[in-house]
Amino acid sequence: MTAAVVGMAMLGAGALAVSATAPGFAKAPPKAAKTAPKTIIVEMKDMGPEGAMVFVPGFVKANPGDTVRFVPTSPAHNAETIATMLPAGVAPTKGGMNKAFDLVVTTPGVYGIKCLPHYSMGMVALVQVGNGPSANLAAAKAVKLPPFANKRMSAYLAKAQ
Ligand SMILES: [Cu+2]
Repeated sequence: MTAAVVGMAMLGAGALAVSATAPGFAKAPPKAAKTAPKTIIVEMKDMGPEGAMVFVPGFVKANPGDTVRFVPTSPAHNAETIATMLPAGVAPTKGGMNKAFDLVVTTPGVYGIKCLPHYSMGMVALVQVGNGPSANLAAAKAVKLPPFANKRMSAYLAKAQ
């Protein structure tokens, strides 16, 4: 009971802080209300529709608040962000070998992902957060990747907005 009351009070304070810094937020019409956050699964695989050492799917779209979960379907992979291909203000993060990696996305834009052991073999993925236009899309397209990574990433970037 007490905890619930405290929780409500904190929620109230948070809402107040948001409205104080972003006046437009409270005026958003009901249909613009955020949908429930979802979890999007990306498999890390030795073989997929696009060839060997691949994220499946390699290009995903998410909404702010969603979680993109990279799962180690095949062994000896990891998922981590490509530091030069992230929206401004987003810190690089990294999953361990053979571990699921949850990328919780809050900032709109494109997020480059790689598997460290197979980066040079083209094991990359791209996450677009929000409906675009992505503020960092042009910058992401200008990043130089190893040739096989570049080939797949270029195709994903062509789908992104
Ligand atoms: Cu890999």
